[in-house]
Amino acid sequence: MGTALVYHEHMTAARLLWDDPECEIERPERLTTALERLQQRGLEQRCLRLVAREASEEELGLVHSPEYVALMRGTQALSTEELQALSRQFDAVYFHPSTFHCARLAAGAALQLVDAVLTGVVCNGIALVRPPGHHSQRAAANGFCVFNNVALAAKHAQQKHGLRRVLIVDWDIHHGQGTQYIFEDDPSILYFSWHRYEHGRFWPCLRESDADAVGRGRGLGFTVNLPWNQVGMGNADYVAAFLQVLLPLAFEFNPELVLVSAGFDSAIGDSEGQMQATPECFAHLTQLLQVLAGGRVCAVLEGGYHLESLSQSVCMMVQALLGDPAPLLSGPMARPHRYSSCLLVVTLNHSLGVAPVLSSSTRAPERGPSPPLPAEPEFKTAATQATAALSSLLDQLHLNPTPPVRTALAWPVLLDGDLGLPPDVLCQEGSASQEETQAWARPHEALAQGKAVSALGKVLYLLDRILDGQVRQLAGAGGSRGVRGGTNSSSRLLCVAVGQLDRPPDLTDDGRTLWLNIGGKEAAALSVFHVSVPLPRTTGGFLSCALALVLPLAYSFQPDLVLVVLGPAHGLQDPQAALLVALLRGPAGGRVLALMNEESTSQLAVVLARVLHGEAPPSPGPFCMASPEDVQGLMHLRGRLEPQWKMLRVAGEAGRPGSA
Ligand code: Q9C
Ligand code: ZN
Repeated sequence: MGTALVYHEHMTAARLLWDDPECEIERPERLTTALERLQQRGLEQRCLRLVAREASEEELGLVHSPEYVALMRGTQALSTEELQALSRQFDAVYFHPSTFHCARLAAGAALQLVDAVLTGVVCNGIALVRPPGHHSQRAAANGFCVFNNVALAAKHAQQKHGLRRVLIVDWDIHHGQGTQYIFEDDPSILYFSWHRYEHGRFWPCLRESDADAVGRGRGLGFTVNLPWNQVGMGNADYVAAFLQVLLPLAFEFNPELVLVSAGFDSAIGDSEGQMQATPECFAHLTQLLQVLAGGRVCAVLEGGYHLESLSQSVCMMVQALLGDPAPLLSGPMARPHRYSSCLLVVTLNHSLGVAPVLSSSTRAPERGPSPPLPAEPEFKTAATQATAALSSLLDQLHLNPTPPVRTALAWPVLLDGDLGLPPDVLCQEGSASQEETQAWARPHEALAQGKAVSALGKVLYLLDRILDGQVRQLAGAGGSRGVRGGTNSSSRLLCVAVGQLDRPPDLTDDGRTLWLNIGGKEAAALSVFHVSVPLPRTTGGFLSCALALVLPLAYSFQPDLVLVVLGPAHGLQDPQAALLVALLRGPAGGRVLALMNEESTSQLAVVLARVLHGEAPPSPGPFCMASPEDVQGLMHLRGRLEPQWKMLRVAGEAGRPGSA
């Protein structure tokens, strides 16, 4: 349904007119570089471009005092000396004669974005603005921020569009104390911020940035702070925080709109943040937010001072907003980064029909050979290297042109055109011929006997061949990329089997396959690669299972492909199945094969195909607490599996990065 990009080149006008090492990082090139990079990657052209308007003074009054607005209006006529003197009255702020105009455009851009999303012109979008907003308070400029763009957008969404619940996610590396103050007693706005804190030593060095600040009065519980007490947080820490802290709260809150205070000083290379998360992490974080509020996500730029890291991160976020699969996550949680960006998604009914579908829609990306990957140690130390080294590294890492999104749906009969299937989903009716099927199945003669298990066995066998083939294909085409250590044996398959399905006998604990059964008789881990959990009975139980077990396992395992099997009588409601599939797009770079049993409806097939294609899943329905038994089962499994799967670890372990 489209992604808006809101911008106005006048916002590059404000700049620092005197010497101030603290403020010089907030410069016009932040916007021009990000925009250039979006154009270079063909992303800007895929967005709906909106020219930012100025917020009116009445709109500024939604958050700011009339006296403060008047003071800011007055800056337009001040001399440089007077501007400098006024700047000193605030913490980490500079004014320029164009500041008032720029700040009104920045606020206006945020409002315009909310209007575009809430009137259905687009599904989501991003406003590229300066000055930033989240440190700005009712009557104070602070931390480069003049007006609080995101707070204004939230108030506007409520007042002009009648929204009752808005989630603000602040992933800038500084605490948005301005936003916190504005909404601290307001239960209609859930404010989540993570930030570099270092036990209060990092700017803005406030007691109220700590985790025990949770809101006041009626807003008690609607402020959530996640302070990082060490630098060096990476992809695994950020994704784990979203899965295990933010998303459970967010689903319960059930927002109608998600606003992102999208600061990219939390990315690798930024001198303010000193963190390690790579740009593609922001594609994953964005995707995780897109399962909320029907995908209505409005991002507004905050900080981000390393021009290259900022630009790459913005590109990653825009790609995700556009519905593209997120590139594989690299970093400390993971094996070395892999490069293959083959496609796709197949949803099918008759598993025996899988062969032609996969062979016709699986292909290497249509582009020239990619540059060789840097060696892993180089990657690990990237943050500490010189700017030039970092930017060339970032350039080489999976920031290729848009990966080919290919979604295929195989179904035994022709599907009705008005089921709402996106036009570019490849539809493949029917199944393989007998001969083809037998040819494919031959090496697994033993499996050809049974029914469900044998069908599954064949599919798994085929997937193996496909993964092997991909490796060969890449090696043949590119020549220089031994990205998986040169052997096929490292390709991994995550199998999420829903319903009463036994692990096929030919799967072993060799580490290539992680078998995760939802719907088993009891919570049990027969090995770290063979996990079974009962089907939770409530929405809350299902969400906990998905967010606190399945996804952390999936991200830790780093699969090349995710197979989701909906077995007979699997018991998942359609929205739950859709949510699970939407979340599982992340871990394998969008490569998901969803298999449905023959009882499934074509409605479910279409919903899954849409979600695989990048659309938002439907809401999982009213929140209902997980039962004590479900929670107990999950806790048992988490405890048992935590030593092996890093991303299950979120608490305890003093001194470990990421411990909360
Ligand atoms: N002397 C944003 O990222 N640094 N603002 C203060 C203490 C100010 C950051 C250093 C950083 C402001 C939007
Ligand atoms: Zn910041």
